[in-house]
Amino acid sequence: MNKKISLIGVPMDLGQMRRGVDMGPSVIRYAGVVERLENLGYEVEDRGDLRIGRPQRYDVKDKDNLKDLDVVVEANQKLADEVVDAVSGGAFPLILGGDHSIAIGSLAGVAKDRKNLGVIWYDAHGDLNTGETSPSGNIHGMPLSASIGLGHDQLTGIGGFSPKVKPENVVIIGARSLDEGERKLIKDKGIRVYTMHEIDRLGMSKVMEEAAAHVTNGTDGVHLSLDLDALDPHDAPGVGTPVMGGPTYRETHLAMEILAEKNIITSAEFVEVNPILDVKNQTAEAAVALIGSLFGEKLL
Ligand code: HAR
Ligand code: MN
Ligand code: MN
Ligand code: MN
Repeated sequence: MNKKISLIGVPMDLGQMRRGVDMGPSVIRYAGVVERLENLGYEVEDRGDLRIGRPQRYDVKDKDNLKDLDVVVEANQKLADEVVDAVSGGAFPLILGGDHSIAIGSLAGVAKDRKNLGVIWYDAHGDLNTGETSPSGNIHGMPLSASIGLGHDQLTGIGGFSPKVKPENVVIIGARSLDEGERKLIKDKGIRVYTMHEIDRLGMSKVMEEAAAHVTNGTDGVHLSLDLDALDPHDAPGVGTPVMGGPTYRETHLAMEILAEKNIITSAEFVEVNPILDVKNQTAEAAVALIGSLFGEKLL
């Protein structure tokens, strides 16, 4: 693994309805992410937090069933530029959210010089809505579709090119809440999805083996986008859209350990930690422990 890490905080909460997730980067730092990585021998450059604009009024559908579109777009463009800058300095970009709408900017930055990027989307949700299919108008339910080139052109156009990712290079893991339009898209585009059914049936170990093989087939890098709501809410209560019946803390550790062993991840983001909804910073601490495992931490 690249020994130089650039940490980028994105205090974004406009992609969804519950304020508070903008404090995610702060509490993940408080839970010791920098120290954790330094103890593993990494050189960490903490770039601090991006400055996120504020809308005139919250949750207004600017256009086409897209809430706070203009501010979300502006922030993601900024993030894309920041990621490009970190990558050009030879670092591994590690992005801390913020809500999941920021994956649009992360992927725009990373995909600039990885034209065949693989993506692991570890999430309770598919995040494959567009303004047309979204039941909520919340952009955090749309970053994966925007990244494969679907939806409003202000979202797909971030970074100046589209698509960022080919659907056949994507794997979704942990899904248990999909909207009608998302299901249709998964079928139409042939996106590989390991729902909770497959995780229960095959076990996390086999799922990760298969997922890793899929995202490395013909690709030139792999981005991990980890939404903390993927975890069972018992283990990660501090998220805005919890869904019962997810992989445990331990299973998710195993997933990260397998990725570390295979040494395939070239960029990552950890999103959706909301300290207002959390219990004693447990979700932020889970995020940091998972980051430790992803970067090779072992007990012995
Ligand atoms: N699918 C729903 C929507 O689009 C819920 C979005 C899920 N929220 C997230 N993303 N945290 O993973 O509104
Ligand atoms: Mn998500
Ligand atoms: Mn989610
Ligand atoms: Mn969420």
